[in-house]
Amino acid sequence: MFGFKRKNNDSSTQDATKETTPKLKDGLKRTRSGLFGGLFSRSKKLDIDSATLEELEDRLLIADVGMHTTDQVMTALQAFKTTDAEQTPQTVMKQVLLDVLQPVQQPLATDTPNAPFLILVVGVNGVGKTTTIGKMAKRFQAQGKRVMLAAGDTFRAAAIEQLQVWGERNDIRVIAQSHGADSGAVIFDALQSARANNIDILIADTAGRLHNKDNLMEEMKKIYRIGDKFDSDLKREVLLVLDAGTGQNALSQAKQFHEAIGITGLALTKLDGTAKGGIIFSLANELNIPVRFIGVGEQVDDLREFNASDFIDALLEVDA
Ligand SMILES: Nc1nc2c(ncn2[C@@H]2O[C@H](COP(=O)(O)OP(=O)(O)OP(=O)(O)O)[C@@H](O)[C@H]2O)c(=O)[nH]1
Ligand SMILES: [Mg+2]
Repeated sequence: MFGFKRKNNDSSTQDATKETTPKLKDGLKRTRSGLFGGLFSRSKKLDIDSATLEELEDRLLIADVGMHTTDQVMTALQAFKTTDAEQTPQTVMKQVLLDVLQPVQQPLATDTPNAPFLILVVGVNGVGKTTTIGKMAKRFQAQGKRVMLAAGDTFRAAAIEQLQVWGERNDIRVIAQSHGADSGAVIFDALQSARANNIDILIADTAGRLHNKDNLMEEMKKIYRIGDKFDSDLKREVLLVLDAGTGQNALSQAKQFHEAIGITGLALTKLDGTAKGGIIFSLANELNIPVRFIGVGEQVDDLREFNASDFIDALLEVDA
């Protein structure tokens, strides 16, 4: 029903990232102004008296940056000497923050001789799973990958349709069964179909579920094991989608999903709508799980591959 187009425009990915940099700055506006607004500007660099330091400490904690990183920033700034011409408070902060985020900058590698590569997308209700799937699919397609989707959220009535509409619009095949069908069975079916059709990447949606409900986590484990049943050598990503706006709660979601099924990557969405974007530092510190993607808007190209240095530059960008 749908053709699979292989597009060879890999080289455009790099350029697209550069073009959307203003978008990243724009997307992080709330977190940035919550953290540094009024503390320093283009004309006035951060003036490190003790009152400013105290204010900055409070703001880092409010933005959910976490104790650990906050302490490190404070220590570095206290040691900062204004006589060092090479350094500014911003460069000092950037180094501390980069040390935290660099280790989790690990782009998702999907190439495998044993295709399809499965991306199992999980998370609590409404965090942006289905939207992120759409954005990722389009992104992979633009890189010349053959992509298929599995409508594994059989619980919410409109979920299957939401994915199908999306697939039709982008010429991407969606494997679905009826509402209420067994989610694992849908994904198993889709894996078979993907292998038969030489698909590179199969992305499976799952129903939103609360991390603290044992029965839902048990069901998640069953869905996870479907991959092993299909092929014990299946290469896969278990991608947990987190809404940055939920702050500390995102951290407990991540811990519990990780304990239940083992998360291999994170997508942090809705950074554009929150001042709590600092949660990425807590996540990196406490869990050390790769951050694959960040979402800074609802449009298809608002999903960006996570780059620690770009992210920190956008945060530290001095407002005009
Ligand atoms: N502003 C903004 N909105 C986003 C982002 N990602 C997702 N959304 C919005 O979040 C809402 C929920 O997105 P869905 O993709 O349906 O979330 P879901 O996790 O699949 O939800 P359930 O299937 O109900 O659990 C939609 O209105 C999306 O447009 C983002 O990065 N920024
Ligand atoms: Mg959904």
